[in-house]
Amino acid sequence: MSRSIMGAAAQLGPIARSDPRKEVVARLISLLREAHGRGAELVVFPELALTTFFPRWYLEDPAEIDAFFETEMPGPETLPLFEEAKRLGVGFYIGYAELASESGARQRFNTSILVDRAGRIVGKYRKVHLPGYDAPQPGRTSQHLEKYYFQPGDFGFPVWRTMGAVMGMCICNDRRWPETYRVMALQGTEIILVGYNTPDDHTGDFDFDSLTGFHNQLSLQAGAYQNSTWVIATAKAGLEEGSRLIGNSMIVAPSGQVVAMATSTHDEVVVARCDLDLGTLYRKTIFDLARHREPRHYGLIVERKGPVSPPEEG
Ligand code: CDT
Repeated sequence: MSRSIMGAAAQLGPIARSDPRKEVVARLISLLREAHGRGAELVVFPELALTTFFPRWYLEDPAEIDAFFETEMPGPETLPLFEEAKRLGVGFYIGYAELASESGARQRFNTSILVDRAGRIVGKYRKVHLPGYDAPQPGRTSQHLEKYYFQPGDFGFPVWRTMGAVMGMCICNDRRWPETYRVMALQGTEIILVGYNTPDDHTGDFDFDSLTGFHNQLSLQAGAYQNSTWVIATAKAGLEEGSRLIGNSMIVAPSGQVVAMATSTHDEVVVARCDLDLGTLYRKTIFDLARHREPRHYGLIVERKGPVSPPEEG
């Protein structure tokens, strides 16, 4: 009997800094209901889905910064989303800024959670690949300060067997790194869930901005195909606080084919049935990792962080 799961990417249009959490959660619930009405069993929301993408600003006041972070999940404002998902029997992924207080230390992470159809949090992931800088860059119209606001994730790339599949999570910039997918593929992942906020109008060192949409799609398709996995990738899109975020939320099959894609930069749901046996086909043939990989030649990937070129000629 074939195994499948009906997946949805629930794209968000822009969120203003002044938008109250309550209003944002109402939008998430409305997307959840639409996805459920279209048969979805698993809904993927974007990265930092409860607030505007605040790493574009350099903020120094701790109270101002704290306002973007969640100290508990669910909290009073996010609980209605959990309750509605449980009532509908729909699982979901959502990204948010996490202020953790573990072993007495306050730590900030760019986090996502996986919630099953009974409304239980079954997985938590903290973004590993933080793009941008840890201090404001002079001369830039828009900053990208994730290294200032967040610490790199400390969980690695775990996967979870839940809702009839093996699932992994990553967040935005992680999707550009082959290691992200491969570490999950080596744990048998069948679906990778990813939320993103990707601007295409950064000035300064991003003169490849015209290719931003292409690079998004290239990364997702390559990651899916080379690792025999479904990828459900969801954007926060549109003109947000003066910054233009790409949309193109999409569902990619293990063949690398895009099977559904958003067409707007607003709140929008796309759905697709994810046939898990399609991944099995690739895993047993061209990408039978246990048969074809040669790890003894891959040592540099974990030993070396950046490139070291051979000495100059002559
Ligand atoms: N949120 C996030 O990770 N965005 C990055 C932007 C890169 S430009 C600094 C991304 O990889 O899409």
